[in-house]
Amino acid sequence: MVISSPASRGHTKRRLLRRLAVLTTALALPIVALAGPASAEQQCRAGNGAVVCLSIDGLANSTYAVHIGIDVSMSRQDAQAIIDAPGDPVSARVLGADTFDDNLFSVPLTAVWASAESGLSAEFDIIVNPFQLDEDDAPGDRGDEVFGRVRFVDPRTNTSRTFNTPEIHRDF
Ligand SMILES: [Ca+2]
Ligand SMILES: [Ca+2]
Repeated sequence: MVISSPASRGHTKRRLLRRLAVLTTALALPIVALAGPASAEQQCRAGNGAVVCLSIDGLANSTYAVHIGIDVSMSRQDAQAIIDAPGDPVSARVLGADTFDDNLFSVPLTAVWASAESGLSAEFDIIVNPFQLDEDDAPGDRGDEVFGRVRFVDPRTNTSRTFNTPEIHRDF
């Protein structure tokens, strides 16, 4: 009669987990290479009472996921009062940096929330085609300089502030 002790069962389980880890690593490597951190870039700026970030990730179907995030410093109570007021307190767009900045496209609001740690936080997301980011398309000048701009309106005072992300430089 063979009696399997808890110790030997534990050993088998550990071995299985180890084999699974090896398998997962082997499978994950080509995926990482394809998804490529080289095609993803995030730029953040802190100042004037906010942290604002722009990230652009190349997707497999040659489109780009554009994400803008912002934290505006204030109390959770103020942030909640602003969120509860009618209308969206924040809006975002992507511009091309030039003598006169190109207005490329707006980025829809996907989340807004209040917290004690970060004040008023918002996220904006859109998937675009490369030509939408190709703000310098003259022959011989393929480099593009794009940045995000968030406009914040306090509905209680009807005052607004704008925050620009740093530029991302890429040839779209
Ligand atoms: Ca430019
Ligand atoms: Ca270009």
